[in-house]
Amino acid sequence: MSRSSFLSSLGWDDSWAESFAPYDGLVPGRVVRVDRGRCGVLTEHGEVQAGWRHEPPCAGDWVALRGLPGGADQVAAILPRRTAFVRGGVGRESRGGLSGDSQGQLLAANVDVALVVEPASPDTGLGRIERLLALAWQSGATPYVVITKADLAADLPGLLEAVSAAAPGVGVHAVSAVTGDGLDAVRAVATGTSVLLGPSGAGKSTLVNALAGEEVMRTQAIRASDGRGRHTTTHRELVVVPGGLVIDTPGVRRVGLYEAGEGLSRAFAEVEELAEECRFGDCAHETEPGCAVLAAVEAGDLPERRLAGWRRLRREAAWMAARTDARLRAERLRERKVLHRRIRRDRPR
Ligand SMILES: Nc1nc2c(ncn2[C@@H]2O[C@H](COP(=O)(O)OP(=O)(O)OP(=O)(O)O)[C@@H](O)[C@H]2O)c(=O)[nH]1
Ligand SMILES: [Mg+2]
Ligand SMILES: [Zn+2]
Repeated sequence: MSRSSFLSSLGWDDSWAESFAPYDGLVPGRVVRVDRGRCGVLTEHGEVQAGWRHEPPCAGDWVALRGLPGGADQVAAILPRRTAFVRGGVGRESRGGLSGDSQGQLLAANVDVALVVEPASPDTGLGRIERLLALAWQSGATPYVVITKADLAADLPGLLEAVSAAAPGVGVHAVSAVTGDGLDAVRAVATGTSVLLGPSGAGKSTLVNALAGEEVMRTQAIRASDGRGRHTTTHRELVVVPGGLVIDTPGVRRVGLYEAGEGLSRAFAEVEELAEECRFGDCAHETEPGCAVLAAVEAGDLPERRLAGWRRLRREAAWMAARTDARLRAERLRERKVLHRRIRRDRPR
């Protein structure tokens, strides 16, 4: 395979070639995995293991590789990302129940399609879908919801209706890896580079294997005791499948919002639209007269659950934005101090 046709099977195009122009003499490649200070990069010479010089790369990144004396490879540069899937607050939780980290974590780069994966059984987390959709919209990728394990659903049409209500303007697909139902529809939307996001045990890796047509990722049965997944996938991994590329991810325990204001508005488009109709511009949709949001709940047009989810995520987004502002202020203060010290030092006596 020629260089260009191999690279284009990984998503390389003219605009990537243009971004790569300053690195003439280095080797272009796409990051498939990052693990403990090293990353796997697919290049025209096959998969190369490399370290990095500056910022750590992420699965999906396009990079320029430099061969070091002694034969090791190094990521000399990461090409500017087109899209970035970032989550906030990893692991820690504060008293407010919100994530305690205002630094975003990059989950995947240069993703065209974000597949929010949720199982039909044992339970389908509508709140989780809404949260991931807000992040997906924010990332710049096109989101879809994929309901897995359709073969286990007691009432699939009813479930899909509830999921669609939690995902306005988003395509919802049901699949079963057991029967193969719905796989073609997922294949049709998973063009370019897709990322799979969802809880452990949802069947993300099983879906990757089904799309790949062979077992590329390890899978494991959920725990019988509580129906939870076993966190089988431990690293994000870019896999080449017929017709595209998919990034499998470890099941997320908790995903915090991160600078998701715009994404949140899109994930709750119908609520935001209703809010425009409220009598007061600063309506909090609690008790105000002429509140169009409350009227819609009253009339049964807007599920109460939806309003509660919107409130919760908006509170979290506002809190996260305040944290980020505080961090930026502290950083700026530090920079100013360093600058002043330098000015004092350089002042002629
Ligand atoms: N009945 C049924 N079981 C499925 C389906 N898809 C996946 N499973 C099962 O669900 C279990 C978990 O699947 P995985 O693919 O490992 O789940 P995962 O989302 O990758 O989980 P983590 O890697 O832990 O995040 C496995 O036992 C699969 O066989 C499906 O369509 N129907
Ligand atoms: Mg997995
Ligand atoms: Zn209102």
